[in-house]
Amino acid sequence: MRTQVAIIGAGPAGLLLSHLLHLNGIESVVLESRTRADIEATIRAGVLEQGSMHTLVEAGVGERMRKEGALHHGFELAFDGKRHRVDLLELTGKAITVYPQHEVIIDLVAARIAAQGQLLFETSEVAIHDIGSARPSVSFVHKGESRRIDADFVVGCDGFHGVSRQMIPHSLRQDFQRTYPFGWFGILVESAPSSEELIYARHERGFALVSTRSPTVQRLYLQCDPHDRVDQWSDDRIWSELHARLDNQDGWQVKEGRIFQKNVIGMRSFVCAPMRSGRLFLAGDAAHIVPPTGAKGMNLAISDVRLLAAALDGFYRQGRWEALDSYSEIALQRVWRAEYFSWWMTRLLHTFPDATPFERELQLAELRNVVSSRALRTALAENYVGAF
Ligand code: RFL
Ligand code: PHB
Repeated sequence: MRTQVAIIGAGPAGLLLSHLLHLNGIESVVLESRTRADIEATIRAGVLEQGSMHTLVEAGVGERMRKEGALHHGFELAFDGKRHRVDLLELTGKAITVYPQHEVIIDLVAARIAAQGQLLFETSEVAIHDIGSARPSVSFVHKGESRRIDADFVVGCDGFHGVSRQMIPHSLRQDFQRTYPFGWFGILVESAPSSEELIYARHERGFALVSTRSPTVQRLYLQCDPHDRVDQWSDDRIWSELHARLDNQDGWQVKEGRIFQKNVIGMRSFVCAPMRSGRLFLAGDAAHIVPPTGAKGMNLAISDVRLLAAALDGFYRQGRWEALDSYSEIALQRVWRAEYFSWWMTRLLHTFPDATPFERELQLAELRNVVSSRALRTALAENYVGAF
Protein backbone atom coordinates (compact mmCIF):
# COMPACT_ATOMS: atom_id res chain seq x y z
CA MET A 1 0.00 0.00 0.00
CA ARG A 2 1.25 3.49 -0.77
CA THR A 3 -0.01 6.93 0.27
CA GLN A 4 1.30 10.46 0.59
CA VAL A 5 0.74 10.93 4.33
CA ALA A 6 0.33 8.07 6.82
CA ILE A 7 -1.51 9.26 9.93
CA ILE A 8 -1.53 7.31 13.19
CA GLY A 9 -4.55 7.92 15.42
CA ALA A 10 -8.14 8.92 14.70
CA GLY A 11 -8.64 11.53 17.41
CA PRO A 12 -9.49 15.13 16.55
CA ALA A 13 -5.91 15.71 15.32
CA GLY A 14 -5.63 12.71 12.98
CA LEU A 15 -9.13 12.91 11.54
CA LEU A 16 -9.05 16.65 10.94
CA LEU A 17 -5.57 16.48 9.38
CA SER A 18 -6.73 13.75 7.00
CA HIS A 19 -9.77 15.83 6.08
CA LEU A 20 -7.80 19.08 5.53
CA LEU A 21 -5.28 17.20 3.35
CA HIS A 22 -8.13 15.72 1.32
CA LEU A 23 -9.53 19.23 0.71
CA ASN A 24 -6.12 20.12 -0.77
CA GLY A 25 -6.02 17.00 -2.92
CA ILE A 26 -3.45 15.20 -0.72
CA GLU A 27 -4.01 11.51 -0.03
CA SER A 28 -3.68 10.00 3.43
CA VAL A 29 -4.41 6.81 5.35
CA VAL A 30 -5.48 6.94 9.01
CA LEU A 31 -4.71 3.99 11.31
CA GLU A 32 -6.69 3.73 14.55
CA SER A 33 -6.29 1.05 17.20
CA ARG A 34 -9.84 1.28 18.59
CA THR A 35 -13.24 0.63 16.99
CA ARG A 36 -15.35 3.32 15.37
CA ALA A 37 -18.05 2.87 18.04
CA ASP A 38 -15.43 3.31 20.75
CA ILE A 39 -13.91 6.56 19.44
CA GLU A 40 -17.39 7.95 18.79
CA ALA A 41 -18.45 7.33 22.39
CA THR A 42 -15.42 8.42 24.44
CA ILE A 43 -16.32 11.42 26.59
CA ARG A 44 -13.59 14.04 26.73
CA ALA A 45 -13.41 17.74 25.92
CA GLY A 46 -16.26 20.18 25.63
CA VAL A 47 -14.97 23.65 24.78
CA LEU A 48 -14.06 24.88 21.30
CA GLU A 49 -12.33 28.23 20.82
CA GLN A 50 -13.69 30.55 18.14
CA GLY A 51 -10.66 29.79 15.94
CA SER A 52 -11.32 26.03 16.20
CA MET A 53 -14.97 26.62 15.30
CA HIS A 54 -13.87 28.58 12.22
CA THR A 55 -11.50 25.82 11.17
CA LEU A 56 -14.28 23.22 11.39
CA VAL A 57 -16.79 25.44 9.57
CA GLU A 58 -14.31 26.37 6.81
CA ALA A 59 -13.47 22.69 6.35
CA GLY A 60 -17.18 21.93 5.86
CA VAL A 61 -17.55 19.87 9.04
CA GLY A 62 -19.08 22.52 11.31
CA GLU A 63 -22.73 22.36 10.35
CA ARG A 64 -23.98 20.24 13.25
CA MET A 65 -21.69 22.08 15.67
CA ARG A 66 -23.28 25.37 14.62
CA LYS A 67 -26.78 23.95 15.05
CA GLU A 68 -26.34 21.86 18.18
CA GLY A 69 -23.37 23.45 19.94
CA ALA A 70 -24.05 26.09 22.57
CA LEU A 71 -22.41 29.46 22.02
CA HIS A 72 -21.13 30.89 25.32
CA HIS A 73 -20.32 34.58 25.67
CA GLY A 74 -18.86 34.28 29.15
CA PHE A 75 -18.16 32.03 32.12
CA GLU A 76 -18.12 32.44 35.87
CA LEU A 77 -15.43 32.25 38.52
CA ALA A 78 -16.74 31.27 41.95
CA PHE A 79 -14.99 31.67 45.30
CA ASP A 80 -15.79 33.00 48.77
CA GLY A 81 -19.43 31.92 48.23
CA LYS A 82 -19.90 34.39 45.34
CA ARG A 83 -19.83 34.19 41.55
CA HIS A 84 -18.10 36.64 39.23
CA ARG A 85 -18.74 36.72 35.49
CA VAL A 86 -15.96 36.92 32.92
CA ASP A 87 -17.59 38.47 29.86
CA LEU A 88 -15.59 36.94 27.03
CA LEU A 89 -17.47 38.74 24.27
CA GLU A 90 -17.21 42.17 25.81
CA LEU A 91 -13.54 41.73 26.74
CA THR A 92 -12.31 40.09 23.52
CA GLY A 93 -15.06 40.29 20.89
CA LYS A 94 -14.95 36.48 20.83
CA ALA A 95 -16.94 33.56 22.20
CA ILE A 96 -16.54 29.81 22.71
CA THR A 97 -18.79 26.88 21.80
CA VAL A 98 -19.61 23.98 24.08
CA TYR A 99 -19.81 21.00 21.72
CA PRO A 100 -18.58 17.60 22.93
CA GLN A 101 -15.40 16.17 21.45
CA HIS A 102 -17.08 12.87 20.54
CA GLU A 103 -19.57 14.82 18.40
CA VAL A 104 -16.61 16.44 16.59
CA ILE A 105 -15.27 12.91 16.07
CA ILE A 106 -18.64 11.69 14.73
CA ASP A 107 -18.73 14.60 12.24
CA LEU A 108 -15.14 14.04 11.09
CA VAL A 109 -15.51 10.28 10.68
CA ALA A 110 -18.68 10.84 8.61
CA ALA A 111 -16.83 13.35 6.40
CA ARG A 112 -13.87 10.99 5.86
CA ILE A 113 -16.16 8.10 5.00
CA ALA A 114 -18.30 10.25 2.66
CA ALA A 115 -15.11 11.24 0.81
CA GLN A 116 -14.07 7.56 0.64
CA GLY A 117 -11.11 8.35 2.85
CA GLN A 118 -8.95 5.45 4.02
CA LEU A 119 -9.69 5.00 7.69
CA LEU A 120 -8.63 1.67 9.19
CA PHE A 121 -10.01 0.79 12.63
CA GLU A 122 -8.75 -1.87 15.02
CA THR A 123 -5.19 -1.83 13.74
CA SER A 124 -2.52 -3.27 16.03
CA GLU A 125 1.26 -3.59 16.26
CA VAL A 126 1.76 -0.24 14.56
CA ALA A 127 5.48 0.45 13.98
CA ILE A 128 7.12 3.33 12.13
CA HIS A 129 10.23 2.79 10.00
CA ASP A 130 12.92 4.85 8.26
CA ILE A 131 11.80 8.34 9.32
CA GLY A 132 15.31 9.60 8.55
CA SER A 133 14.99 8.55 4.91
CA ALA A 134 12.85 9.89 2.05
CA ARG A 135 10.76 6.71 2.18
CA PRO A 136 9.31 6.22 5.63
CA SER A 137 6.79 3.44 6.17
CA VAL A 138 4.37 2.12 8.76
CA SER A 139 3.80 -1.56 9.42
CA PHE A 140 0.74 -2.86 11.27
CA VAL A 141 -1.73 -5.70 11.61
CA HIS A 142 -5.29 -5.29 10.35
CA LYS A 143 -7.95 -8.03 10.33
CA GLY A 144 -5.31 -10.61 11.15
CA GLU A 145 -3.06 -9.61 8.23
CA SER A 146 0.36 -7.95 8.41
CA ARG A 147 0.44 -4.87 6.23
CA ARG A 148 2.74 -1.99 5.33
CA ILE A 149 2.15 1.52 4.06
CA ASP A 150 4.90 3.40 2.25
CA ALA A 151 4.47 7.16 2.54
CA ASP A 152 6.19 10.50 1.97
CA PHE A 153 5.47 11.56 5.56
CA VAL A 154 4.22 9.97 8.77
CA VAL A 155 2.21 12.04 11.26
CA GLY A 156 1.83 10.82 14.84
CA CYS A 157 -1.61 11.86 16.10
CA ASP A 158 -1.81 8.93 18.50
CA GLY A 159 -2.25 10.80 21.76
CA PHE A 160 -0.10 10.81 24.89
CA HIS A 161 0.23 7.00 25.13
CA GLY A 162 0.88 6.44 21.42
CA VAL A 163 3.96 4.97 19.78
CA SER A 164 4.99 7.87 17.53
CA ARG A 165 6.74 10.11 20.04
CA GLN A 166 8.95 7.18 21.12
CA MET A 167 10.39 7.12 17.59
CA ILE A 168 12.22 10.38 18.31
CA PRO A 169 15.34 9.29 20.22
CA HIS A 170 15.82 10.85 23.66
CA SER A 171 19.10 12.34 22.46
CA LEU A 172 17.19 14.38 19.87
CA ARG A 173 14.29 15.57 22.00
CA GLN A 174 13.56 17.17 25.29
CA ASP A 175 10.53 16.27 27.40
CA PHE A 176 9.18 18.88 29.81
CA GLN A 177 6.71 17.73 32.38
CA ARG A 178 4.81 18.29 35.58
CA THR A 179 2.24 16.11 37.27
CA TYR A 180 -0.23 17.59 39.73
CA PRO A 181 -1.03 16.13 43.16
CA PHE A 182 -4.75 15.86 42.31
CA GLY A 183 -7.10 14.61 39.61
CA TRP A 184 -10.62 15.39 38.43
CA PHE A 185 -13.61 13.21 39.14
CA GLY A 186 -15.92 13.66 36.11
CA ILE A 187 -19.61 12.74 35.96
CA LEU A 188 -22.38 12.89 33.38
CA VAL A 189 -25.77 13.71 34.86
CA GLU A 190 -29.24 13.44 33.42
CA SER A 191 -30.74 16.83 34.23
CA ALA A 192 -31.26 20.30 32.88
CA PRO A 193 -28.17 22.55 33.20
CA SER A 194 -27.53 24.05 36.65
CA SER A 195 -26.21 27.15 34.96
CA GLU A 196 -26.33 28.67 31.49
CA GLU A 197 -22.59 29.29 31.58
CA LEU A 198 -19.60 27.30 32.82
CA ILE A 199 -18.69 27.80 36.48
CA TYR A 200 -15.08 27.34 37.64
CA ALA A 201 -15.17 27.19 41.43
CA ARG A 202 -12.37 27.44 43.99
CA HIS A 203 -13.22 26.10 47.44
CA GLU A 204 -11.19 25.00 50.48
CA ARG A 205 -12.47 21.46 49.83
CA GLY A 206 -11.15 21.61 46.27
CA PHE A 207 -11.98 22.78 42.77
CA ALA A 208 -15.30 22.09 41.03
CA LEU A 209 -16.52 22.78 37.49
CA VAL A 210 -20.03 22.97 36.09
CA SER A 211 -20.33 22.35 32.35
CA THR A 212 -22.99 20.94 30.05
CA ARG A 213 -23.29 18.50 27.20
CA SER A 214 -26.85 19.19 26.02
CA PRO A 215 -30.10 20.69 27.34
CA THR A 216 -30.68 17.41 29.22
CA VAL A 217 -27.13 16.38 30.23
CA GLN A 218 -24.71 18.12 32.58
CA ARG A 219 -20.97 17.51 32.80
CA LEU A 220 -19.62 18.14 36.30
CA TYR A 221 -16.12 17.75 37.69
CA LEU A 222 -14.62 17.89 41.15
CA GLN A 223 -11.03 17.84 42.31
CA CYS A 224 -10.12 14.47 43.84
CA ASP A 225 -7.12 12.40 44.78
CA PRO A 226 -5.44 11.23 41.53
CA HIS A 227 -5.40 7.65 42.88
CA ASP A 228 -9.12 7.58 43.71
CA ARG A 229 -11.16 4.80 42.16
CA VAL A 230 -14.64 5.35 40.78
CA ASP A 231 -16.14 2.92 43.32
CA GLN A 232 -14.88 5.08 46.21
CA TRP A 233 -17.32 7.79 45.15
CA SER A 234 -20.97 6.93 45.87
CA ASP A 235 -23.60 9.21 44.35
CA ASP A 236 -24.29 10.62 47.84
CA ARG A 237 -20.64 11.48 48.40
CA ILE A 238 -20.42 13.17 44.98
CA TRP A 239 -23.51 15.33 45.55
CA SER A 240 -22.49 16.29 49.04
CA GLU A 241 -19.06 17.45 47.78
CA LEU A 242 -20.56 19.29 44.81
CA HIS A 243 -23.06 21.11 47.04
CA ALA A 244 -20.34 22.00 49.54
CA ARG A 245 -18.07 23.41 46.85
CA LEU A 246 -20.61 25.05 44.54
CA ASP A 247 -23.79 26.19 46.32
CA ASN A 248 -23.53 29.90 46.98
CA GLN A 249 -24.79 32.62 49.26
CA ASP A 250 -27.65 33.67 46.94
CA GLY A 251 -29.39 30.33 47.37
CA TRP A 252 -28.24 28.95 43.99
CA GLN A 253 -27.67 25.17 44.10
CA VAL A 254 -26.18 22.67 41.70
CA LYS A 255 -29.01 20.60 40.13
CA GLU A 256 -29.01 16.90 40.92
CA GLY A 257 -30.00 14.10 38.54
CA ARG A 258 -29.19 10.52 37.65
CA ILE A 259 -25.43 10.04 37.36
CA PHE A 260 -24.80 7.76 34.37
CA GLN A 261 -21.05 7.96 33.98
CA LYS A 262 -18.13 8.44 36.37
CA ASN A 263 -14.41 8.67 35.65
CA VAL A 264 -11.17 9.85 37.23
CA ILE A 265 -8.85 12.01 35.16
CA GLY A 266 -5.17 12.55 35.95
CA MET A 267 -3.69 16.01 35.54
CA ARG A 268 -0.37 16.69 33.88
CA SER A 269 1.50 19.22 31.81
CA PHE A 270 3.83 17.82 29.16
CA VAL A 271 5.71 19.08 26.10
CA CYS A 272 7.97 17.15 23.73
CA ALA A 273 10.29 19.36 21.69
CA PRO A 274 10.87 19.30 18.78
CA MET A 275 7.59 17.98 17.39
CA ARG A 276 9.40 16.48 14.42
CA SER A 277 12.19 14.13 13.48
CA GLY A 278 13.01 13.69 9.78
CA ARG A 279 9.79 12.76 8.02
CA LEU A 280 7.85 12.10 11.22
CA PHE A 281 5.73 14.95 12.58
CA LEU A 282 3.78 14.94 15.85
CA ALA A 283 0.46 16.74 16.43
CA GLY A 284 -1.95 17.08 19.35
CA ASP A 285 -1.66 15.09 22.59
CA ALA A 286 1.13 12.96 21.05
CA ALA A 287 3.37 16.00 21.52
CA HIS A 288 1.83 17.89 24.43
CA ILE A 289 -0.64 17.61 27.31
CA VAL A 290 -2.27 20.35 29.36
CA PRO A 291 -4.38 19.97 32.49
CA PRO A 292 -8.01 20.42 31.39
CA THR A 293 -8.61 23.55 33.52
CA GLY A 294 -7.93 25.89 30.59
CA ALA A 295 -9.97 23.79 28.08
CA LYS A 296 -7.07 23.89 25.62
CA GLY A 297 -6.15 20.29 24.62
CA MET A 298 -8.48 19.72 21.67
CA ASN A 299 -7.97 23.31 20.53
CA LEU A 300 -4.21 22.81 20.43
CA ALA A 301 -4.67 19.59 18.45
CA ILE A 302 -6.77 21.52 15.94
CA SER A 303 -4.29 24.38 15.61
CA ASP A 304 -1.34 21.96 15.18
CA VAL A 305 -2.97 20.18 12.26
CA ARG A 306 -4.16 23.40 10.64
CA LEU A 307 -0.51 24.50 10.58
CA LEU A 308 0.77 21.12 9.42
CA ALA A 309 -1.85 20.77 6.66
CA ALA A 310 -0.81 24.16 5.25
CA ALA A 311 2.88 23.18 5.43
CA LEU A 312 2.22 19.88 3.61
CA ASP A 313 0.19 21.77 1.02
CA GLY A 314 3.21 24.07 0.38
CA PHE A 315 5.36 20.96 -0.10
CA TYR A 316 3.03 19.20 -2.54
CA ARG A 317 2.05 22.31 -4.49
CA GLN A 318 5.41 24.07 -4.73
CA GLY A 319 8.00 21.64 -3.45
CA ARG A 320 8.72 23.98 -0.54
CA TRP A 321 10.19 22.71 2.73
CA GLU A 322 10.22 26.02 4.65
CA ALA A 323 6.87 25.63 6.41
CA LEU A 324 7.57 21.98 7.22
CA ASP A 325 10.96 22.96 8.62
CA SER A 326 9.44 25.68 10.83
CA TYR A 327 6.33 23.64 11.86
CA SER A 328 7.70 22.54 15.22
CA GLU A 329 9.02 25.95 16.23
CA ILE A 330 5.81 27.78 15.29
CA ALA A 331 3.49 25.16 16.81
CA LEU A 332 5.49 25.16 20.05
CA GLN A 333 5.06 28.92 20.53
CA ARG A 334 1.30 28.46 20.77
CA VAL A 335 1.70 25.26 22.76
CA TRP A 336 3.79 27.02 25.42
CA ARG A 337 1.27 29.85 25.75
CA ALA A 338 -1.46 27.29 26.31
CA GLU A 339 0.79 25.37 28.72
CA TYR A 340 1.34 28.56 30.69
CA PHE A 341 -2.36 29.45 30.75
CA SER A 342 -3.48 25.93 31.70
CA TRP A 343 -0.91 25.79 34.52
CA TRP A 344 -1.97 29.25 35.72
CA MET A 345 -5.72 28.38 35.74
CA THR A 346 -4.92 25.13 37.53
CA ARG A 347 -2.83 26.86 40.18
CA LEU A 348 -5.42 29.62 40.64
CA LEU A 349 -8.36 27.29 41.26
CA HIS A 350 -7.17 24.08 42.95
CA THR A 351 -6.22 23.39 46.52
CA PHE A 352 -2.67 22.06 46.72
CA PRO A 353 -2.20 19.56 49.58
CA ASP A 354 1.15 21.10 50.53
CA ALA A 355 0.08 24.77 50.28
CA THR A 356 0.96 26.87 53.32
CA PRO A 357 -1.69 29.19 54.85
CA PHE A 358 0.31 32.05 53.32
CA GLU A 359 0.01 30.52 49.83
CA ARG A 360 -3.72 29.92 50.28
CA GLU A 361 -4.26 33.60 51.12
CA LEU A 362 -2.18 34.61 48.09
CA GLN A 363 -4.37 32.43 45.88
CA LEU A 364 -7.51 34.17 47.14
CA ALA A 365 -5.85 37.57 46.72
CA GLU A 366 -5.01 36.69 43.13
CA LEU A 367 -8.60 35.61 42.44
CA ARG A 368 -9.92 38.86 43.94
CA ASN A 369 -7.44 40.76 41.76
CA VAL A 370 -8.54 38.95 38.62
CA VAL A 371 -12.25 39.62 39.12
CA SER A 372 -11.77 43.24 40.10
CA SER A 373 -9.25 44.29 37.44
CA ARG A 374 -10.46 44.68 33.87
CA ALA A 375 -6.86 44.31 32.65
CA LEU A 376 -6.45 40.93 34.38
CA ARG A 377 -9.91 39.74 33.29
CA THR A 378 -9.03 40.71 29.71
CA ALA A 379 -5.80 38.71 29.84
CA LEU A 380 -7.71 35.72 31.20
CA ALA A 381 -10.43 36.09 28.55
CA GLU A 382 -7.92 36.44 25.70
CA ASN A 383 -6.19 33.25 26.74
CA TYR A 384 -9.46 31.39 27.25
CA VAL A 385 -10.91 32.23 23.81
CA GLY A 386 -7.49 31.66 22.22
CA ALA A 387 -6.95 35.19 20.92
CA PHE A 388 -3.19 34.76 20.68
P1 RFL B 1 -6.55 11.68 21.16
O1 RFL B 1 -7.93 12.24 21.21
O2 RFL B 1 -6.00 11.03 22.36
O3 RFL B 1 -6.53 10.64 19.95
C1 RFL B 1 -5.47 9.74 19.75
C2 RFL B 1 -6.02 8.53 19.00
O4 RFL B 1 -4.93 7.68 18.66
C3 RFL B 1 -5.28 6.34 18.92
N1 RFL B 1 -4.03 5.55 19.12
C4 RFL B 1 -3.52 4.71 18.20
N2 RFL B 1 -3.95 4.35 16.99
C5 RFL B 1 -3.19 3.46 16.29
N3 RFL B 1 -2.05 2.90 16.78
C6 RFL B 1 -1.58 3.25 18.00
N4 RFL B 1 -0.45 2.71 18.46
C7 RFL B 1 -2.33 4.18 18.76
N5 RFL B 1 -2.17 4.74 19.98
C8 RFL B 1 -3.21 5.56 20.19
C9 RFL B 1 -6.18 6.42 20.12
O5 RFL B 1 -7.03 5.28 20.24
C10 RFL B 1 -6.96 7.71 19.85
O6 RFL B 1 -8.16 7.45 19.15
O7 RFL B 1 -5.48 12.78 20.71
P2 RFL B 1 -5.65 14.10 19.81
O8 RFL B 1 -6.28 13.79 18.49
O9 RFL B 1 -4.33 14.75 19.84
O10 RFL B 1 -6.71 15.02 20.57
C11 RFL B 1 -6.42 15.59 21.82
C12 RFL B 1 -7.70 15.75 22.65
O11 RFL B 1 -8.38 14.51 22.68
C13 RFL B 1 -7.41 16.23 24.08
O12 RFL B 1 -6.40 17.20 24.08
C14 RFL B 1 -8.67 16.83 24.75
O13 RFL B 1 -9.63 15.84 25.00
C15 RFL B 1 -8.28 17.52 26.05
N6 RFL B 1 -9.45 18.07 26.78
C16 RFL B 1 -10.00 19.29 26.42
N7 RFL B 1 -9.55 19.95 25.35
C17 RFL B 1 -10.17 21.11 24.96
O14 RFL B 1 -9.74 21.72 23.97
N8 RFL B 1 -11.28 21.63 25.60
C18 RFL B 1 -11.79 20.99 26.69
O15 RFL B 1 -12.81 21.44 27.21
C19 RFL B 1 -11.14 19.80 27.16
N9 RFL B 1 -11.62 19.13 28.21
C20 RFL B 1 -10.00 17.35 27.85
C21 RFL B 1 -11.09 17.92 28.54
C22 RFL B 1 -9.51 16.11 28.21
C23 RFL B 1 -10.08 15.44 29.26
N10 RFL B 1 -9.56 14.19 29.58
C24 RFL B 1 -10.35 13.03 29.63
C25 RFL B 1 -8.13 14.01 29.62
C26 RFL B 1 -11.66 17.26 29.61
C27 RFL B 1 -11.15 16.03 29.97
C28 RFL B 1 -11.80 15.37 31.13
C1 PHB C 1 -16.05 19.98 29.65
O1 PHB C 1 -17.17 20.42 29.37
O2 PHB C 1 -15.77 18.78 29.61
C2 PHB C 1 -14.98 20.92 30.06
C3 PHB C 1 -15.22 22.27 30.06
C4 PHB C 1 -14.23 23.16 30.46
C5 PHB C 1 -13.00 22.66 30.85
C6 PHB C 1 -12.75 21.31 30.84
C7 PHB C 1 -13.75 20.42 30.45
O3 PHB C 1 -12.03 23.53 31.25
